[in-house]
Amino acid sequence: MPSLNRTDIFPEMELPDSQRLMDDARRLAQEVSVGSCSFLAHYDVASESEYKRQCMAQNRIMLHAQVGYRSLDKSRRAYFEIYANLERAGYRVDRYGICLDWSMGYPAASRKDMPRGTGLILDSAKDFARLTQEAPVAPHFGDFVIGTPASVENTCAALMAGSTSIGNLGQYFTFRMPYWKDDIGVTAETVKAIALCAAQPVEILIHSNLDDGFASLFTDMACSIGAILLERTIVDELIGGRVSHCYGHTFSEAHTRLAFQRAMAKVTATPGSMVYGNTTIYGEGQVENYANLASYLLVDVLAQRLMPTGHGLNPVPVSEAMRIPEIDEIVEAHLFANRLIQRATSYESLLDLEKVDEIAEKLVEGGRKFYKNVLEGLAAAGIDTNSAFELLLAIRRIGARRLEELFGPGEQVQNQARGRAPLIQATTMASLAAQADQILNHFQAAEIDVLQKAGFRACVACTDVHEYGKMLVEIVLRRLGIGIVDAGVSVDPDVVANQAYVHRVDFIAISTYSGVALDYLQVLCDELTERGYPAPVFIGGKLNQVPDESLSSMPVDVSTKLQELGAYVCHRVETMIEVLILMADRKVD
Ligand code: B12
Repeated sequence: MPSLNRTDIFPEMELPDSQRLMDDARRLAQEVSVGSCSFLAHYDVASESEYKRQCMAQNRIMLHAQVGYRSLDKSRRAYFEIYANLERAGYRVDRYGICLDWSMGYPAASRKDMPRGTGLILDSAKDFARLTQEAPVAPHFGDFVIGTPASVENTCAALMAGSTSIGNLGQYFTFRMPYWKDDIGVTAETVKAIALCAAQPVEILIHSNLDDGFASLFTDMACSIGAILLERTIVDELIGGRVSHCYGHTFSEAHTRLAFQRAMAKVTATPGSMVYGNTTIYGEGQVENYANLASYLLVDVLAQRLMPTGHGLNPVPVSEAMRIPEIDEIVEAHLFANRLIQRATSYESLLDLEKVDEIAEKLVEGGRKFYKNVLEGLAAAGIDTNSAFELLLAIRRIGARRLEELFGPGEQVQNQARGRAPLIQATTMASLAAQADQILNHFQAAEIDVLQKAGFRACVACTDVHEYGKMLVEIVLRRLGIGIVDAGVSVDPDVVANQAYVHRVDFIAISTYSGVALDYLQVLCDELTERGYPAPVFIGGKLNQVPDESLSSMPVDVSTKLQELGAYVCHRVETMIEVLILMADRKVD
């Protein structure tokens, strides 16, 4: 296994000094402090973590809702109405995860012309505060604050709006803002923003959603416990802050979901931000999704009863896979959750925890090994592991795959993803392989044979952090003997066009989820035309966008417009294979 080398990771002669960045932030903290908001005043607490600790002591389960529509008015209405409807029913929503738009990650001065997703856009610090006055619910500014080029300005606005839980450190490691190439600047802003929070007189939780970071990409779940330890070293030990973790999207199996929560509790005493709903198991059937909701939420409820960790539980509305859930759908999911909590009284005693604790033990042991291996490996490569800046940037640049290959706790074996046997296998990766089997089973041996003989080469990319669609397409294409030029993740359309052109590929496969499908395809087509290389484009994922002139501010399907631009719209991978078989037939003829 080749080892790491500082000059490969940091070819730059000079990097910003961590200490200086933290000093700047401490000076800024003299001017920026936590403002008032309805939540802090109503519960008479200095911070959400104080409230969380009270809930833990009382064994009271906290609930989290995710809100954030493109328009501020609708988001304010959601902030108030969800709380009011639940209060009327005798229930409480404790915290809102405010879903900012990804364009909020750009500094305000350069935001105007940048691509937009489907989330909330706040034009000024005053707008942040207008939101948090609407109801006594803790404002958690979870995404596109810390970890982006706009880390410091967004953190200032969030603090002044009374937010004491701010993220998302997980995002820092994996998210790349389109057309933003300066990862050194992003890292410097990230260190400053964390240090600004650390310098506040009240405790600010630095939220990190593990699934937004590397957890959704590791094949071994133990590495995610290792990631918690690494982030704790960076935030708590090196910057003096307090990191707080979220998990859940991709934890689809009951034993490992419960075991992960118990393993986390063994490695950190800081209250968790939230347990995210298991969004990856949701499908199009809303009734079936109630079963999906119950299946993970019950585990989370019992986990909190057995060992309170302060996480807010997130009942994901059953429409999640189809669209951004409406206000009444969020309320319904919370009514369901509250009733489930009432019904699940004393279910804990039905559980046999021995197997779960065995898994938790392995997770902790493997996580500690991964943590130690990473720090030793980085130090051996010449990275200053006492510098928050260097640790952050090195880990981001190396990425999940390579870190797991080099430092994973599992035994080295050939023919296994990442070259290692996972101690506890992450469920999503296994399910992608099973999905690929199902897709290929649709086709006859003769059809597959035609494709295997066609000698096709494809350029594959995804437009944003959602990588599973791309991974699935790659598994299928590889098994069809199609060569792959990997243009990357969160990759700009000019880069895709260039890769396609340079490698003379036969077609391009794009997976997209963040509500940018139409604008992205338009630029890609222009770039291909400019190079005189009009390769066929297949596009799949969530094919929607918020129209510029939209009154509702909700995204609409753009499939027809994508077809008009000449792309093959694929709601299933099978659609692409059917077209490829025709292309292969023509090639053979
Ligand atoms: C998993 C997930 C995540 C994971 C991604 C992990 C990873 N590393 O990939 C994480 C947690 C990181 C994440 C983050 C976010 N997510 Co998300 N996520 C999802 C989720 C649950 C599943 C999407 C997925 O990967 N499916 C797996 C694939 C394999 O299956 P599939 O989607 O059914 O795809 C089929 C076809 O479409 C086809 N296909 C897909 N691509 C392609 C490409 C080609 C060429 C072909 C032929 C076929 C094809 O193959 C599949 C099988 O047939 C969806 C909701 C949902 N259930 O769809 C939301 C969803 C996509 N996310 C959403 C959002 C808003 C976000 C965030 C912005 C939230 C936030 N504020 O942080 C961030 C992204 C920020 C960014 N910069 O991009 C929204 C998008 C809204 C929209 N466009 O309307 C969704 C729809 C949820 C929702 N309802 O609000 N997310």
